[in-house]
Amino acid sequence: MQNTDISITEETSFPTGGRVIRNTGSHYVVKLENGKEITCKIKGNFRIKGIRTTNPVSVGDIVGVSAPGPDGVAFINEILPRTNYIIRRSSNLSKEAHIIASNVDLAALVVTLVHPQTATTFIDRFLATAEAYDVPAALIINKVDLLSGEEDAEYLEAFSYLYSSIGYKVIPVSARSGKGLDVLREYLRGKITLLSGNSGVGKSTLINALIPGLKLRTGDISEAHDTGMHTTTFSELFELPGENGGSIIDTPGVRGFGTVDFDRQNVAHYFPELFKVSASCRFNNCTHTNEPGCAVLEAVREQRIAHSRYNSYLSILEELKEDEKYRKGY
Ligand SMILES: Nc1nc2c(ncn2[C@@H]2O[C@H](COP(=O)(O)OP(=O)(O)OP(=O)(O)O)[C@@H](O)[C@H]2O)c(=O)[nH]1
Ligand SMILES: [Mg+2]
Ligand SMILES: [Zn+2]
Repeated sequence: MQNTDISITEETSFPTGGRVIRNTGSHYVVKLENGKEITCKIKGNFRIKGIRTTNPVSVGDIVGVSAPGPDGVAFINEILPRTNYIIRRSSNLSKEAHIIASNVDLAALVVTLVHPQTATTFIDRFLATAEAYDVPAALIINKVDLLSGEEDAEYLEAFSYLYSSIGYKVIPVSARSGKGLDVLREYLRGKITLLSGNSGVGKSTLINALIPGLKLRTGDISEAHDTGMHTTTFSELFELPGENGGSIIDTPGVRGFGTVDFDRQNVAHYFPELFKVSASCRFNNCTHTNEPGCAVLEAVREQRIAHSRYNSYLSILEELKEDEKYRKGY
């Protein structure tokens, strides 16, 4: 964990600005332009139009900061316009959304094929959200040291191919053995990267492996449920070593990835391979569920589009239908 003892000297002239690097729920830590860190609370009403969020300010935000009071705590009084952000709801019907991070160059989802196994619907919802919010996305497959034998190797190969053929960067690594970390380091260079994923996939362990000396708390996997223990409880941005190493945001593990503000007509746009094929559908308002002449259904039958991806598409459509019913009150 980074040093939280913050001393503000006369060198800092307020008001000033900086980037939010930690969000504990009760307060924020802002790294000021001069490199100093300051504890802040928020003043004022910051909201994204039309969306209720649990956190008006998120890690990655560039903010304006007023002078600290006698207790050393300053106030965030302005959020500069975000270049982008990644947002989720904890469950389908939950009304409140949570901004995971803002102003990032890359949204990387850490997934594992075993201990625990990440569900493809979860992966696809994350990727679709990144598409919807215009954030480049990548998959980091962690714990490849746990894979052995031909069958596992084939599974890894097939999984990687599924997503890389759609156009996503896929990087297999092991935070434990160090395998793939050089490739990952190179890919992250110069970028602000958000790390998201289920609890227990090794996000914090990976960051520890990338930043010598950092000792983020990591947790065991529950034997009973084969899931993580929700060890990380708040989001934090860390600088990666080396010149222009970039920075990386650790986040608490999430169970589900409820989409925010998706329009049923647009869901196919967020599945690039599906969208590409949909140009050949007979009807231009095709929902790709049961229409005659649907090119997407044909591609699924011919396995040019993976069943798992198509199922994820359907699951989001279904969720939006439920949502509409719920809002209409029946
Ligand atoms: N075998 C193996 N175990 C790993 C690897 N990376 C992490 N682990 C283990 O997985 C467990 C969970 O790791 P964490 O880093 O706490 O996972 P996390 O994603 O940060 O979890 P939350 O903070 O709960 O979201 C720990 O027991 C780690 O030692 C890896 O590459 N290989
Ligand atoms: Mg963690
Ligand atoms: Zn269609």
